[in-house]
Amino acid sequence: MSLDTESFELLLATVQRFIQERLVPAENTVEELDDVPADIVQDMKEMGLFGLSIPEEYGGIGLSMSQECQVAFELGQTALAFRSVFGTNVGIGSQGILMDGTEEQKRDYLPRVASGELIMSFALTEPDAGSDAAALKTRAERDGEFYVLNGVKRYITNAPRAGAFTLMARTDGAGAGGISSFIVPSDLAGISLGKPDKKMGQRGTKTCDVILENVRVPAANIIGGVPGQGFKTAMKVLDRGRLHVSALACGVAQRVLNESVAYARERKQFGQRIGDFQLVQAMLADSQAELYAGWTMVQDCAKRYDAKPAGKADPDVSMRASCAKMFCTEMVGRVADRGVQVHGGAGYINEYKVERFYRDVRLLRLYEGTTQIQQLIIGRELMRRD
Ligand code: COS
Repeated sequence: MSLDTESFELLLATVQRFIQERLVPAENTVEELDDVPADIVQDMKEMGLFGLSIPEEYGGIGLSMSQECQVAFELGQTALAFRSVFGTNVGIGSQGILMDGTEEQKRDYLPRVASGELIMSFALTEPDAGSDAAALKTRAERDGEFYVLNGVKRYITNAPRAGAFTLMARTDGAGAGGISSFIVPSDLAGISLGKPDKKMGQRGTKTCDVILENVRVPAANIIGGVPGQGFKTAMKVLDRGRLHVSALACGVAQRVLNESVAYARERKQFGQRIGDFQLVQAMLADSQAELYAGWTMVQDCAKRYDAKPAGKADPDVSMRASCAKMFCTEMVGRVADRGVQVHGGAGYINEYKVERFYRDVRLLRLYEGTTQIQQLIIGRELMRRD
């Protein structure tokens, strides 16, 4: 699946213009409101951003992974809250249905997900199951044509906006094989939300707990209709999400580097531009080289992702997606840190924006698998090979 080159170039140019003309000027508003203004969300819907990754037959734009990564790179160049509004529809919220759902589930949900009418969010993490996702405790007990769900999901991105969750719950005994993925409409009786999480950064993104108390979900809402496949679905969704996050990290690195170069050209000390000092140039050079390395990894891995059969797991591609996630999210942490350093005292002041990116990117090393989980996936795969 991919969009033809000409249409894609047009889309990319439209997204770039939208970012520069609409999103960058609204960054301070998002920070102050701790939300994305409704008129911007409406524009995102009209541009088709909620359906970037959904095939055209289900009402989306049908980008390949390589193309999606290019769009994610652009979206990284502004406050991450903007992408977060539709990020779960493009990625972790919808992909389980697309990869493993029945045809009926795809037809029922994906067109509304693609248009933005329905916000989907991904509910895997729990108070006692973060990195160890297979330890999740939310129970789904069969009762006739329904499952009754009880448990708590934690730090769920877009939960306050969601019309439905892709939610992992335990239908069987311990371990990964006892987990099923459900499509859970958010208006079912027994679902409530915790108070909004107060976070270090990424103001304007919405996360909170999702509490399930005797929630009756039709058995037909198990993704793919087969219990016990939910952990694998979640892992495949995360592989893909990790690549998207890597591209996003490169985009932020580009923005911070642009801000840093602009400041180094304009700011004068000791009678000359600070960018003419080699010690400042060294910081810019390190950031540029690392960004180039990260973006090259993303492009290579996305090409490999597109080359494998759609929806099928490939341990080599999963391992490379983890390499990209680990490298790019750590890389943007260093680039943001140098960005603050190049700005000197101004780097600590909100007006200059780099301090905001410094806080915002910290999350990228944590969500969709910490750096240590990526190391574990890479190390295990290397040890598994003959
Ligand atoms: N694609 C498809 N299937 C996969 C897979 C992948 N990428 N990774 C694992 N699986 C399968 C395995 O093949 C195994 O299947 P079998 O039982 O048929 O052999 C099953 O899933 C269990 O895998 P494994 O034994 O590797 O599971 P572990 O409990 O050891 O956990 C890690 C593996 C640590 C990799 C996993 O728990 C993880 O990714 N944790 C981080 C979770 C995360 O990213 N959370 C972020 C929250 S969402 S923002």
